[in-house]
Amino acid sequence: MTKFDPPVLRSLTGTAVRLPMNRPLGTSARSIDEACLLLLDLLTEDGVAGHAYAFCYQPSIARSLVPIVAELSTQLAGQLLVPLDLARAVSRYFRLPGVTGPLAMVASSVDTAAWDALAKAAGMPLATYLGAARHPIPAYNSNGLGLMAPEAAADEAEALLEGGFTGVKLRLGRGHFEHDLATVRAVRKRIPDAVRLMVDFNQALTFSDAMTYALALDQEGVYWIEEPTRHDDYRHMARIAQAARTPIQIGENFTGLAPMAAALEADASDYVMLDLDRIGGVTGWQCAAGLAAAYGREVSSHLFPEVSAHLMAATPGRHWLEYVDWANPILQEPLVIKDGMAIISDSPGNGLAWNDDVLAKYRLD
Ligand code: SMN
Ligand code: MG
Repeated sequence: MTKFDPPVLRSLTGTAVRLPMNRPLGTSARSIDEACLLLLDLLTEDGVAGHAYAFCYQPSIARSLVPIVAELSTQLAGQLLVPLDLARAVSRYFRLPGVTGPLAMVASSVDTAAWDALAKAAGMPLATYLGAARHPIPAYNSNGLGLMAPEAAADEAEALLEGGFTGVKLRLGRGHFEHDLATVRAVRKRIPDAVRLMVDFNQALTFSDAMTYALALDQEGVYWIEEPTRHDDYRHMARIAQAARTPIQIGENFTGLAPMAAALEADASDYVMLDLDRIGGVTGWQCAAGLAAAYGREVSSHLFPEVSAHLMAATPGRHWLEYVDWANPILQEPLVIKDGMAIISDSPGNGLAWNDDVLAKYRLD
């Protein structure tokens, strides 16, 4: 048998890009009409490249992370590509400022890129490398459907079903519940009964409004209610989850395992969703998937559909993949959706490879 020597990390490089979005997204927090990403490239001494990206919400955050990645590259060069050891080294380096917010995104991206390089070195798709079959993963279409007028939302929802999607997500929380309700009704009326309608308040409501609206939405054929109130107010979230028949969904704001454990322990939600870039990359996701399984919670993904599809395949309680096409303009092989299911490609790695010919066009300098 040949001995396995882990590859050695040569460098990390960050590149900030700004991509046009097909459908702008108005949320209760703010409107997003372009996707600002930090691309992270990890190179090994053997010349294998691992990729990851962070969704940075605004150009200034994407730009600010480029020198941080360069600093980290100097720190980590020469280390073995052993994800647990790398995660420990990154956490120690960021311990004083805190492994949170954008720094948590960088830490997660380093882990994701490391796993990508390992899977590529082994010649396997990430899902296979993690011991999973490349099953098709049910996906809902989360492009667009921001805060819009009822008929415009119904038109957009209908358009989003192209590709055979069996679920769409509508953003709510515009301050007038009658308006939210009218939009839910217009969309529900337009799409087939079998199509799941998720709604997302992005934490807009006070506890008492959240309670009232969740109970009202029980009558409207909604599949889940996401982040009705402050994401880390687990005590109140649990009261809403207890009272409402419609399942409550939270988790995109779990940064690392500790908040997730606290939320599960508090029964804060019926479902959980994991954000690759907040939960700690592939390593963090796998731990979180185990935690969710122990508490019997279904696991959905938040953004990053390309890598999340591989991880969902390896997640015991897999539920729904959130599909967005935001990274497509720079991907060599955008994620394929067929009959509403994400199809995991058999190319080695995690599904991310940049189309270098177009990258320059989108660079944020
Ligand atoms: C969301 C994600 C990213 C940007 C804006 C809104 C939303 C979701 O919370 O769950 O898709
Ligand atoms: Mg959300």
